[in-house]
Amino acid sequence: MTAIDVPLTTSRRDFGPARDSTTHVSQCTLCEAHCGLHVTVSGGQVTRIEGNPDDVLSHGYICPKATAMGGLHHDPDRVRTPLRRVGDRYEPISWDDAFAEIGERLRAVRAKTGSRSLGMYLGNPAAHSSGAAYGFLLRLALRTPNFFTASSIDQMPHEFAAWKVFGSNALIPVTDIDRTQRLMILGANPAVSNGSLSIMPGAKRRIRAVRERGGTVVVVDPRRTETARLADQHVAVQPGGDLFLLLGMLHVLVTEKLCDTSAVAAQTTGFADLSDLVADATPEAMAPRAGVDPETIRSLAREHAAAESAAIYARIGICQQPTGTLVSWLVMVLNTVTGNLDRAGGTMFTTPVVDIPRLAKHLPFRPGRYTDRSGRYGSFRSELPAVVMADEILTPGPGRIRAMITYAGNPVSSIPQRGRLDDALADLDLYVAVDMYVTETTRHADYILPPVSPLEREDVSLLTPVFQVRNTVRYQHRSFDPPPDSLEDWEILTRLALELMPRPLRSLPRPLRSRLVSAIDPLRVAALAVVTGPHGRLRKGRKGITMRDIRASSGGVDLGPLRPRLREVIATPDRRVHLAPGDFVAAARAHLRDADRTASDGYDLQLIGRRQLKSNNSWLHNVPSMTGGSNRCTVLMHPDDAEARGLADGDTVRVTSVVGHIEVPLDVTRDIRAGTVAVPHGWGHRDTGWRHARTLSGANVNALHDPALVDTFTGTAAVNGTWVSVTAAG
Ligand SMILES: Nc1nc2c(c(=O)[nH]1)N[C@H]1C(S)=C(S)[C@@H](COP(=O)(O)OP(=O)(O)OC[C@H]3O[C@@H](n4cnc5c(=O)[nH]c(N)nc54)[C@H](O)[C@@H]3O)O[C@H]1N2
Ligand SMILES: Nc1nc2c(c(=O)[nH]1)N[C@H]1C(S)=C(S)[C@@H](COP(=O)(O)OP(=O)(O)OC[C@H]3O[C@@H](n4cnc5c(=O)[nH]c(N)nc54)[C@H](O)[C@@H]3O)O[C@H]1N2
Ligand code: SF4
Ligand SMILES: [Mo]
Repeated sequence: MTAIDVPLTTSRRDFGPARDSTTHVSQCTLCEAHCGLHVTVSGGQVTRIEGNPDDVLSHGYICPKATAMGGLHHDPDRVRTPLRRVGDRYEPISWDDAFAEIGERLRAVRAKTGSRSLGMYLGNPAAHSSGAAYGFLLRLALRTPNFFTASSIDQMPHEFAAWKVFGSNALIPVTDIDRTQRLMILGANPAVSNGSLSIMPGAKRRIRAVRERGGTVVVVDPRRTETARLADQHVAVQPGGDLFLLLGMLHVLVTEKLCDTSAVAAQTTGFADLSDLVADATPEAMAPRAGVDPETIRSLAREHAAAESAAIYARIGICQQPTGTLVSWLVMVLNTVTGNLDRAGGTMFTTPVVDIPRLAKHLPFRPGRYTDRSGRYGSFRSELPAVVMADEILTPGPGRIRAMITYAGNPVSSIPQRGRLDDALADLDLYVAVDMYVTETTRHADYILPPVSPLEREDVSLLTPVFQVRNTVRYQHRSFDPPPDSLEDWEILTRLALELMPRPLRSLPRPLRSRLVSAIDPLRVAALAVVTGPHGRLRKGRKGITMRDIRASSGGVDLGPLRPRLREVIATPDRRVHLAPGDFVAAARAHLRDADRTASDGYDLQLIGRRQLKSNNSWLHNVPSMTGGSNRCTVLMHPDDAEARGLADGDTVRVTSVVGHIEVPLDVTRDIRAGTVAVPHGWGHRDTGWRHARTLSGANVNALHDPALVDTFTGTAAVNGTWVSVTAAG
């Protein structure tokens, strides 16, 4: 399919009435860090974006991506009015007509083939505004099991492990980086990503501070990353070797009696089963499978136990593995048995303005309630893994998805799907995209419903504070007034949900409908949540806060460091930390028994991912200042591997796996472990409405990953460790 032309309905001068030469207190919503910003607008243009020095969490830090907030706002390719497909083109349509037409078609599909033929995918940026909650509202209105999110190529393993160990998927402990004396980072590169699920804007400064106060930092990663460069020690684990590394460390802790017995007795159950599991997992036995020598395994264990405080922080490198849930579990276990759960400098639960950790046990959450049609995948968090989405659309039979909504997601780029999702979306009876770009995914949409730009949004993030390394909350003021007749995500999603309601509700007269929608305005809902939450005026009297305080602050409100609260929040029925859930122990035993899948059929290198400082998953490459230089889609390879294949730096090479191949330039570097290669995701934009991005070289690395290869417990795509071969392109 050729690139689709989008009519540009506004020129650069039409971005709504600007508040000239004013500096607005805002936040960057590109990643979880949500760094505080000062956005200066002059003559209708963003003229400056700086870190807000008063910000209570980011303290003035911003990464090079922050200026893209301006680039996105002014991007002439950003879709600014609702669009309807007519043949191979899009034409503008009014909001009312769009909702009416979409509503009619959604209801027709539902009437003909049932709710199961409706599907929805919710992507990553949903979590960076209040929109996410309204995405879940729409999901409820759809009443379909076919709900997918980017979480199933991301953090589901942490959530599943947290559910088993602490009783709720929301209870993922946060790394207390600002007070720890020993930080071990496993499969994360916060110097680039600024932390995820332990949200730490300015991570580099925070990591350096650990060492400045006499602590140590260890990075376990097959690549010598930007974070590894800041550390005292880099352990170049083999991709997928973490399970064995951690089992070996636990063996040392148990056999050398280095566990904190009082913490184990006070907080946990299952220690005997755990000890039994690791009895034979000696460092010598684990070393070849971890790719780490026995002495290193031993010293990592001893030093973790000996430190005044210590935290293992693990993230996406270990999630996107067949062993994702198991490794996540063992990280929680190691932190707990060394006495580092729920203590300063270890891992702790936050106390955010909306006390999700405390409410977690009451949240509706029924794992395994239903499966995909093949029966392979059980639901978790009331959703199915995204790797199965293409099958649910393409495989004939009852319950096949015929109408799909995507919200803030680009699954064609972000999910391993063998190109089938691309075909599948084109095959639907109806596809509606809530998005501001014509992407690899949304180019198939019958309707594109664009929200305002992030700089036109007024918002308070209530989700990200659940995982921040300090309790804070901040306000995002508008830098631009939204153009007339524009809608925010939450309004679009609510209007779509209304279309699925019984007739009296959906055919309310306009004024009544507007009143109904504005009654659930996120700022109103948030104001109520803040005042009734643990820091709120209603709970704490005059010392408590209200939304007005947050709004009036120059850089958010600081609510103090993390504090011990395990007893308050633990959600297991016996209120203890479960160290040895039966199915985890059984699965770990099976891994200890069985041989690893090794190089075969000429696929002799393991492919891992990498994030880049100026990329943001798939959708920042249309901002010219974010591309060029080192921000290119290349494959990293060790010099020994390059030499063995007769390849040289800069060559265009073909990377081939069982399911596909791509061609990219070769980047030879000693920073990567021999036997491993790395390619970033989110590239290859040829058939999109991104007129700059589509001129760039690069390819979609997910073309190489097999959708059938997943984390056993959650179906999370296991993209780290794919076996590939690399040859000269020819
Ligand atoms: N600049 C930038 N920042 C981002 C993003 C972005 O795209 N760009 N994306 C945001 C999002 S959505 C997320 S989820 C976070 C993710 O944040 P991080 O988890 O910090 O993400 P990565 O930088 O991909 O780090 C994963 C690391 O795991 C390593 N790894 C791969 N396989 C293995 C393995 O088997 N074992 C071990 N121990 N390590 C392994 C990789 O080499 C890599 O360094 O970042 C967020 N921040
Ligand atoms: N191979 C491989 N694949 C990966 C990863 C990896 O490490 N390796 N990482 C995975 C991870 S951690 C993640 S989170 C996923 C991300 O996967 P996705 O969430 O599917 O994709 P994104 O690239 O984040 O695309 C976001 C889309 O949202 C749109 N958008 C941006 N802001 C807004 C907004 O405010 N409102 C609306 N309505 N739309 C908006 C953008 O235009 C874009 O189309 O990718 C995953 N895919
Ligand atoms: S780390 Fe960068 S992209 Fe993430 S919020 Fe901060 S400035 Fe934005
Ligand atoms: Mo992510």
